[in-house]
Amino acid sequence: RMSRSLSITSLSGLSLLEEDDVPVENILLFEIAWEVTNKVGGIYTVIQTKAKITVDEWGDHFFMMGPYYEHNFKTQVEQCDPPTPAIKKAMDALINSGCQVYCGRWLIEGSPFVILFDIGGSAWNVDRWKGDLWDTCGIGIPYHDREANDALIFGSLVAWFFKELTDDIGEEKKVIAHFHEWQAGVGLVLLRSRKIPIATVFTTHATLLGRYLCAGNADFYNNLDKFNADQEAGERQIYHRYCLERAAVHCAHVFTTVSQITAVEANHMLHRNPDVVTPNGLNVKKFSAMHEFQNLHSTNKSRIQEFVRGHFYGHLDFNLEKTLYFFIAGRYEFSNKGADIFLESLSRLNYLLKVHKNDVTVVVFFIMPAKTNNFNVESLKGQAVRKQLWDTAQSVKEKFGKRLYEALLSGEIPDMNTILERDDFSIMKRAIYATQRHSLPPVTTHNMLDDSTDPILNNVRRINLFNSRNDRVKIVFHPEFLSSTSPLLPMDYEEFVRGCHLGVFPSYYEPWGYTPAECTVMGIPSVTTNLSGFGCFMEEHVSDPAAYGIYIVDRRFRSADESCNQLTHFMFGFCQQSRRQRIIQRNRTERLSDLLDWRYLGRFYMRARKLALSRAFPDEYKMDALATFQAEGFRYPRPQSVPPSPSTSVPSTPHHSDVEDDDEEDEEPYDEDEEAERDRQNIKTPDMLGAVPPG
Ligand code: G6P
Ligand code: 1S3
Repeated sequence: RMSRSLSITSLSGLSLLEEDDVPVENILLFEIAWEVTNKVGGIYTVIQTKAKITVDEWGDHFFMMGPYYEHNFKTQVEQCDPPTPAIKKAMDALINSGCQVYCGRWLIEGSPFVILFDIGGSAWNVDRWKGDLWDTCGIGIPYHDREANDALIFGSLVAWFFKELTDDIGEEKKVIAHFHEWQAGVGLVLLRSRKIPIATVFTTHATLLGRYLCAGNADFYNNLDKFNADQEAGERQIYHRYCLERAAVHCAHVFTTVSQITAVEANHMLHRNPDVVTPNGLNVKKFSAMHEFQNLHSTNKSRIQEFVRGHFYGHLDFNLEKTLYFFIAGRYEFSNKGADIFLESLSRLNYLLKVHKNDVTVVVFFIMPAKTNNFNVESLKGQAVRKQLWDTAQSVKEKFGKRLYEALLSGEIPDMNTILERDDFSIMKRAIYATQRHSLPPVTTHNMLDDSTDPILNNVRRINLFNSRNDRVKIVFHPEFLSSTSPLLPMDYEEFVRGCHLGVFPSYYEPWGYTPAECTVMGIPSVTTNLSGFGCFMEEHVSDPAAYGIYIVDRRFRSADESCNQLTHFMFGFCQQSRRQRIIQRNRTERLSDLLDWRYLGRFYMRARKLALSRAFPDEYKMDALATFQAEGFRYPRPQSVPPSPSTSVPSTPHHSDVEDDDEEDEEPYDEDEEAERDRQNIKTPDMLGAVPPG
């Protein structure tokens, strides 16, 4: 058995990686998910970012399994034979029976092995497999539900593969199979009902019913114990999917979910309490130069400013140096993702900024894909006008420079009033005339197909935020994910986030929520809620989250109106910060990255696997140390420089006198590194509390 004991401590004092007596040499680990090499949503991010630490731990004993799609395979995978002969043999058994199975290395960090099953190519078995599932557990899958049929084919192939594999390896090696979400769950149900000797883990990233009930505007969290899950599933015509999900949950040796709040939800909707909460991490990359991420903010903000110059041409009567960029991004689930309360709060923020005669302007981006018919003319024109002004300025500058140079060569300082000719002025005037517009800068960048029924647009109409001159809050709805090849806003998502000031994600249904977590590791403050897994996690592990730029809206114990007021208050407070306060706050935000690093959070997956081994093979694997394992010990303290009373400053913002932006010399000295070091010494790590993962 391999026995490693390695511990790495990060700058923040958090002990990142702990590998303790991992018996990887005797075990094969498989992770099975519909989103392996196949991006649909958040699970892809989990699988893809976690690969590196799992490969580091398990090496060639780790495999991921997913569906085969030709395009994904050709663009993301390098085909090769599996390193283990038994795996090759199991694949061949399926291939020789007329199914298509592929193996390769997924070209992401860690280069994990992937085994991919061609769903369409095996669809001819579907009727037989439907019968098998019915005979095994009495779950019937309707003909018209394509997704459920695909899940059945995928699961049947996976279970078949494992049968071949375990028959071949016998007692030689143990197998752990970790399944994600109901689409992969059929495989787990079949494995267990066929008594295949494998340790199984099932992780859910949301419950089917939770998502449906929340989107349907139910008062979900106050009625968790009152729903009749079977009946609700039946009424929504997802009874068979819900049965698959629930069967997988109950068949697994170990059941996990991504947050405490989803654990409570799962307990009510699926009737099993998760054994382990496995929070989602990220593959955090630290820059070697401490302030590199601040520079990135600055350069990417300039690119957003260029877009704004074009989009608001003719209306640029606000100071771009005092303009803040807020954004919301994600799948377009209007109320689940909190776009409803965000819009209402923006209307209140606009009012506050106006009555306080605040000179800050806020440009808010909504990046949520909706059905469109390409970019609209007005938005494209805006960028063209900006480009023309830029070209005009360049050509006049060139002429000016040339004439100045000639004059200097002949030993004279030219007369500035005559150095430019009449034609030059005409060109410049024409360019300025082109910036006149008779309409307001558009709210959307695209032609919306459902313009009159679109919930964001209808709410913009209701709150009357049409980008008029006197509004301090401007709205840009970009109903398509960002791309660096866009003619309007040529930036990818990461660059865009870095250039913004605040991400706003006031979700109602959010089992984890990667968007604010991604902001955090890039050092960009964000708003989240105490109904999101991420928000609860931060509340638990950070003493004063807002001081670190994590604003948590209470959507649990307050009415919608009160939540809107709280969100408005957060945003208004943010607008009152000086540039220096924002810089300090970004530094603090970025310091939380360690907490979200898989090198720290990966330990919960390790724990789930060990627990599964001990339950599947109790004679060989014991979990004595489990009882002492706690994750709750870790907590970031309040940053030392936050004043004890908020009266001298905006609550929870970095302490700072009221001087204007950039008057940095007048400031009290602030040493970021010193603050980080002081905070580091105050952090209680799980180790110091005697709570480490079991050995
Ligand atoms: C970064 C840069 C600074 C710049 C600042 C702007 O910190 O390193 O040079 O002044 O961003 O911050 P702001 O919050 O105003 O966009
Ligand atoms: C789910 O994706 P979603 O956006 O539908 O899984 C994600 C990964 O675990 C999670 O971050 C998110 O909250 C869930 O909702």
